[in-house]
Amino acid sequence: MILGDTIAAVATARGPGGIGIIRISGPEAEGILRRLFRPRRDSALPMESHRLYLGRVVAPEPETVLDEVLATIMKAPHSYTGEDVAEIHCHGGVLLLERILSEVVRSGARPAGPGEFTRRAFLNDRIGLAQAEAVWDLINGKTEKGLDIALSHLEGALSDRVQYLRYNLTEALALAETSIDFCDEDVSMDPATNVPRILEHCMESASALLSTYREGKIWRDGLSLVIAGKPNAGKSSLLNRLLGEERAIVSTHPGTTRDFIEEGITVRGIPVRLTDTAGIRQGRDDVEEEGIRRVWSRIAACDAVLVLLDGSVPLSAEDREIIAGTREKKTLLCINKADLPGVLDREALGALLPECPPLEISAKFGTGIPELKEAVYGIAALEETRDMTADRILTNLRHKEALERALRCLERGREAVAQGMSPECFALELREALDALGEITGETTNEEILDRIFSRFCIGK
Ligand SMILES: Nc1nc2c(ncn2[C@@H]2O[C@H](COP(=O)(O)OP(=O)(O)OP(=O)(O)O)[C@@H](O)[C@H]2O)c(=O)[nH]1
Ligand SMILES: [Mg+2]
Repeated sequence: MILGDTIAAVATARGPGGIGIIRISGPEAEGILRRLFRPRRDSALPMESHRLYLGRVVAPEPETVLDEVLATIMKAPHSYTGEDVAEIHCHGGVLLLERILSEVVRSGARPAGPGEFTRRAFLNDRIGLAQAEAVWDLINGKTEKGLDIALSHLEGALSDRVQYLRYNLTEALALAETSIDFCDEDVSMDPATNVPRILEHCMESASALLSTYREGKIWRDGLSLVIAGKPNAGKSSLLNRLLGEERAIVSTHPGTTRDFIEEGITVRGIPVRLTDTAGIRQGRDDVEEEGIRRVWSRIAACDAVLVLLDGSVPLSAEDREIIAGTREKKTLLCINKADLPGVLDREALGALLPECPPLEISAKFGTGIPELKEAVYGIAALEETRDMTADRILTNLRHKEALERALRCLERGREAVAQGMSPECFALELREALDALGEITGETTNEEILDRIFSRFCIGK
């Protein structure tokens, strides 16, 4: 599929750099380059595909040399977008690039929108949707492992796994539909056929893939960790200690922090987004109450919570409320102020949370901080022992949700088979599962989803 118009954009980052690249894609790409580019040697004309030529960019009327550049043409379909693509590699000045780009536009190209080149690559069947999304992951990678995963997804590892599931389910659907055809003759679906076995196998595969999501997401985006606790527990002191700078205000007054303070650190290669929050208690005024309400919603959205207790005072109702409220989350329990006499009842705490032994720290003096960092790394649960090879990891929420939807359909399909329901019911569920899986690879995706995916890209990619 060739889209009508020709698009152009600066493909390299904004800002001064050694080189900057202008990329042009579409039917007019070659013509535009011919109008603006003068190769140093006339013998270079006509330009061959996939060769780099030295020359100048010359703006017409009045003829003005804009830069000395390298230029190339990549003829369709052997290009990133699958269309004719031209690239001008010029010097990487912001103004210079803008100047050359505006000449390209004046010569007939349209400025590209975010992710439009990759969208064209997808629409022209150069890459699947999961691969297009891997391009974004590769550009925005935050961890080394995250980059490995993105690369393997770009090479099609995830799409292959999803296609494998689709292939098997299509097989099961064909078997089911055969029995539908025979329904008039009163042949119901034979449970002894391969269908339940295929279904079971697909469900296991899908569940295994889903189980990698939590870790995959952390490799892709890093870990978000909220520091929560009652007022004066030392949350802001801990944030400062972990950051190594006096970022948040610390004071003896309970209720000092009212809003979130967010900062990033790296723990053994994992980016951790720390959020210091307002102390949780019965709010004294509207502002404090709103702050506390927001803490709870932040807790609901984060990957893990660091529950901070003050070891120098007894366990309070607020502590119990926070512990109860974070039970569903991955939690790190820390007792702060280890430099002061321990008043907090450790036994009562142990009875409350037997599965979560607390770490004793002093935010003020730095005691226990290396151990805390280790625990943060541990909570990311990056289980190096598990089979978490890059091509078997799910990192993208959209993929996870589609896979969950597919799995739910398969569960209902299994139920239908078990209860001897009509093969039509089963086939219906299977078709829905196939559609959900197709959304991952792009077979059954609509414009709205494509808009959402590609609008996150930068212009020029
Ligand atoms: N002795 C001792 N004092 C600490 C320690 N950590 C924090 N403090 C003190 O406890 C008080 C409260 O500290 P903050 O860090 O402001 O506590 P917070 O949890 O952010 O409090 P709010 O913002 O009010 O919710 C300050 O006086 C700190 O100096 C510690 O490890 N040891
Ligand atoms: Mg504070």
